[in-house]
Amino acid sequence: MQVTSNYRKQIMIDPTDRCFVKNVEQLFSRDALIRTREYLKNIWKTIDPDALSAREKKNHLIFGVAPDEIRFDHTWYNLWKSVSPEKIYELRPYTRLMFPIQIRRILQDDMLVPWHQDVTYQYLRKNGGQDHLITCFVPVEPEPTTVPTVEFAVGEFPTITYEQLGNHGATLELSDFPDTIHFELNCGDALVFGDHALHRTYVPANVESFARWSFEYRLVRPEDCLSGSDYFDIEEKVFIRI
Ligand SMILES: O=C(O)CCC(=O)C(=O)O
Repeated sequence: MQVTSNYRKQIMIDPTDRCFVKNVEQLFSRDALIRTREYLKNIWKTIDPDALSAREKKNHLIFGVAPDEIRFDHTWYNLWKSVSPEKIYELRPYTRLMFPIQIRRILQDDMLVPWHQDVTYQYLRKNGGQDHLITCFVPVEPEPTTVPTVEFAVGEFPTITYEQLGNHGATLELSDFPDTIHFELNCGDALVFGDHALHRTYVPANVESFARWSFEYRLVRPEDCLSGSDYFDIEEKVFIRI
């Protein structure tokens, strides 16, 4: 693709649409994702829960979340270095990945994530977090249809009142949505969605296993980057600090 100044100004996702969801097919190549999965599997074996801080231990044992040392590894961002300009273009104007990534390994049903909107999790952060972002959810699995996936409520939603549910953070009081959707993903596909999109972990009837690794990348627009925070620019392929 020819990069022109006009191209640089183009926007492919309407920033006023906070509830969109789309399957970006083959965002990553199967080979690259499987290689990264092998690396993740090996590094996961080295986790010693007793060596983790109380926060990391809770997040790891209850939610299957990777400890900081793993999340801060730059390897997860290397995957973006071989994403084609056409795919990067599909994500415009969201061109900066927040650092660090969220990595999850769901193992059993009490680890499933209840209905929520991603923007409300940001409100729980000490510095107030990002108030506008999108999520790029990537199953790190060779056969994503055989493991839990993510389900979305269809519709337009403002931010909805949330509460602490069990150990989970910004969970919705509502849970009965008449129209929901989920996607049949292939290895390398990613679900990209707005921060008001209502979603949860979904276990299709035919899953073979609960065990699922996944990456959650969050992307923001350059103008929304927070000072003092780190990002990876997916067009320039470099880490930056604002
Ligand atoms: O891991 C899951 O099933 C849920 C993922 C999720 O909530 C997210 O990507 O924001």
